Amino acid sequence: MGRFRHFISVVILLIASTVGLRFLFEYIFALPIAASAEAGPIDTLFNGHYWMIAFLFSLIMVFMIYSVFVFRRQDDDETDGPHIHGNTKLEVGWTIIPLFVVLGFGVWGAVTLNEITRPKEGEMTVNVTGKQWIWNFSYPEQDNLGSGELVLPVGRTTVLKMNADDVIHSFWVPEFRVKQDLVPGRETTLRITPTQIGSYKLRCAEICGLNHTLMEADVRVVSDADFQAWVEEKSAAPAFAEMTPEQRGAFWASAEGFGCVACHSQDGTPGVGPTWKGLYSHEVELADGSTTTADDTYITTAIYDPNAQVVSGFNPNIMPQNYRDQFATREQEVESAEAIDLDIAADLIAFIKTLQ
Ligand code: HEC
Ligand SMILES: [Cu+2]
Repeated sequence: MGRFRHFISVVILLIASTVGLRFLFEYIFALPIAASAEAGPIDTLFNGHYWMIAFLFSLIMVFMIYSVFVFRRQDDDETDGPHIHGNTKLEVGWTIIPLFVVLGFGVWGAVTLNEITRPKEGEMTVNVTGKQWIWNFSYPEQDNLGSGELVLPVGRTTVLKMNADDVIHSFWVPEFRVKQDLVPGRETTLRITPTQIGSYKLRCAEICGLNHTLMEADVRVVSDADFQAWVEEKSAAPAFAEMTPEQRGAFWASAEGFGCVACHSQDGTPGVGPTWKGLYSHEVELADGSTTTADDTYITTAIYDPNAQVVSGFNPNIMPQNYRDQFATREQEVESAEAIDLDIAADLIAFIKTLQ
């Protein structure tokens, strides 16, 4: 077989292998649906990489496997192979071409990143707080409406202003493709323009402690009208003054309140912290071997100064130590808006009492 025929065979195999691998990737690295405008350019970039990877892998493998089979030693051939020292042209080529390919992908990536992160017209702001192990959202343009689920109107860019209370967390909804860390002491932003109405799941993508895998929140993309309706319904929720202490306590414990539920179950399920079921007025065994009764004083101390009495079988320094300050700030906020004399710790105790 002449040189030219070998060359044609290799080129045909190379094309077949590249195309075949590219479509195999489609199954192996299947991506979830693309539900945001930002997903478009990112998927195009991914697509470019997949083609490049399929081609480079094939380039090496096809030449190698072809040579191994077609140019293998014949039975009667006892001679040495030709001595080849090197090929300067080839070496220069395989240094320069990849250099430009890599630079090209770098520029393409930078342009894409700039496009998806630049401010857009008519943006809506949502503040996102991540803390061990809950997500919390508030809508400054909707009267600081607070929510434990993220509800977004379709077709409008939302800029998420994100803060972490304790350690690094990471905002990740695979269908939106974009991802961003939340860093304590520094606000980070992320822009999302949802394009598909539907329900998604937000996951924390940065290992952040014991319950990291449970740090999830629901994300709903809804029509403009449904978004307005949700805001109205949510804003019409009864004022704190109209709620019973037990109802307020349940609210404070939730993800929208102070997120105690991330560590304390209400149904006896073990968690990072002791369950609240059957806690009130029962005996508690402490790590120092003593026992005490879970009355108002004990629970208040447990909330304000968690390390003062550590429950047997649980670790100190896990429960946040600053609830006294957090409660005081919140009490002032509510008291300046409503005629009520608020005591958040007392509300929580009233709620815990109902969990018998
Ligand atoms: C990050 C996890 C975490 C969060 C959030 C958390 N706690 Fe705790 N909590 C713990 C752990 C761990 C213990 C057991 C160790 C100890 O006693 O300090 C505990 C103990 C307690 C106890 C004593 C329970 C018992 O069985 O004696 C009470 C009461 C309590 N927490 C109330 C709260 C309240 C109220 C909140 C929200 C305002 C809250 N905790 C938020 C982890 C947490
Ligand atoms: Cu996290």
